This record gives sequence, structure tokens and C-alpha cells, in this order.
Amino acid sequence: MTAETDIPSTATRGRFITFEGGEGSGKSTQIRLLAERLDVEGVRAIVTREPGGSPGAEIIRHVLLSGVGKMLGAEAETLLFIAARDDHVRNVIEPALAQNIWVLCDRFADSTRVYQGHAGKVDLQLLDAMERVTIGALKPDLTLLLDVPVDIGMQRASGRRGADTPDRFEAENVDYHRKLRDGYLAIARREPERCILIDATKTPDNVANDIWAALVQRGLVVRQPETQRS
Ligand code: T5A
Repeated sequence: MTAETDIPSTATRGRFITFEGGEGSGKSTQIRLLAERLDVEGVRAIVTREPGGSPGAEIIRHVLLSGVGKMLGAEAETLLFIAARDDHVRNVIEPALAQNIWVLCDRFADSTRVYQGHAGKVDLQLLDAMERVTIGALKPDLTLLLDVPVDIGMQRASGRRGADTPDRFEAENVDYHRKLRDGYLAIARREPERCILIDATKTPDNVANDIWAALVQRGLVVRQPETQRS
């Protein structure tokens, strides 16, 4: 659990950047590209993911993506995501931020809100309460919402998966995936100060440039003059 008073000022803390979006929107690709670019700029950063990211949470990830969590019912499955997040926040995210290391996280609390709440029908007030217990005052400095039409995302996810069986969420129907996209777009409209919507239909390099521009726009990095970059 995270207490508000535990969080030092942003001057001594790393930045917390989350990547969100539907299946196959390109989060893993972009998080890798951003980590590489930050490394070039001399920014210390770790890449992590949810569900998972810490040893305990990775075990829960296996239970969730195998579909075993679904058999427990929607609320119990949600509790597993929350338990995994609690472990991840306490053991990985908070310690890194406190050491002035940036955390680039592939999915975070918005995923629960959208997958379990908006598309999965778990009560949003219940999710609010669980969020307060798990993440407290921890809020991303920036959330990049990678937006692609559902058919493009599903095609990409299927191409990447090859002959493997779709996981618990990839196997949901198109209507569910449309609700996910609507849910993310609603979050982007509701929290423009935290979220930036990224058109993820572009080529990976162009999406990466838009993401870098978003960081510059929010004052998280400074754009170097061309002469200093070469
Ligand atoms: N979940 C998670 C919940 O329900 N609640 C929660 O609270 C949380 C935290 C996690 C699942 O758990 C659910 C959501 C998820 O269903 P996961 O395996 O981590 O599962 O899967 P995803 O996060 O959905 O990640 P994916 O791997 O499916 O998609 P990505 O990371 O968005 O996409 P990426 O980068 O792997 O790219 C997919 C394919 O597209 C290509 C890539 O090369 C790859 O082949 N690609 C592009 N092609 C063309 N143009 C581009 N711009 C491209 N970018 C990538």
C-alpha cells in the first residue's frame, strides 16, 4: 500500500510513464523504443509491465492470462489484478521512482478500469476503492494512450501470436474490444492533463516520434538542438 506522505517531491523522483491501449496497439514496441531513446539522452529508466513486473505479480499474471482467474468470477479476477499491482508497486515501481529512476510501465490502473470496469462490468466505485488501497496517491506523470481501430489491433496481435492460442483477453469478442477502445477514449477526454492520445496506426518510427514530441510538450524531456544530437 502507498501512503501519500511516502512520496518525495518530483525533483528527486523518477518519472512514471504508463502505456495503455487495446490488444496489438503497439505498447511493447513503443516502450522499447522510448527506453532506447531515453538511454541515449542519459535518463535512467526501467521497463516493466502489468499484470506482472515483480516475481510475485508474474505468478499471478500466469493465472490471469491462462484463464484460470476468469473461472473465479469477474470480481475475484479483478482482485487478482489488484493483488499483482500491489506487489509490483511496492517492490518495483516505488523503489525505482524513489531512486530517481524513470519507470516505463506497459499497462497500469487504466487497464483495470477499462478491461474489468468499462468492458467487464465490474462496479466502477468498487474499482475506485481498490485503487485507493493499492496505489494510493501514486499517479502516472504521463499516460500514453495508443489508439488503433479494433480490427487493426486484432490483426497485429494475431500476427504476433502466430500459431499460439489467444490468451484470456485476446479471445474475447469484437464487441468487447470495441468497448475497450471506447473506454480508453473516454479516459483521454476525462483526464487530458495526464493522458495523451497517440495515433498508433502510423509506422513504429512515426509513433515513436509522436511519443517523444508528447514528452517534450509535457516538459518531461528537453528537445536537443539538431547539432547537439548528432
Ligand atoms: N489486463 C491487464 C486487464 O484485463 N486488466 C489489467 O488491469 C491489466 C494490467 C495483458 C492482458 O491483461 C489484460 C490486458 C491484456 O489483455 P499482454 O500479453 O501483456 O496481456 O498483452 P497486451 O498488453 O495486450 O500486449 P500485446 O502484446 O497484445 O500488444 P502491444 O504490446 O500493444 O503490441 P506489440 O508492440 O506487441 O505489437 C503487436 C504486433 O504489432 C506489430 C508488432 O511488431 C507486433 O507484431 N506492431 C506494428 N505493426 C505495424 N505498425 C505499428 N506501428 C506497429 N507497432 C507494433
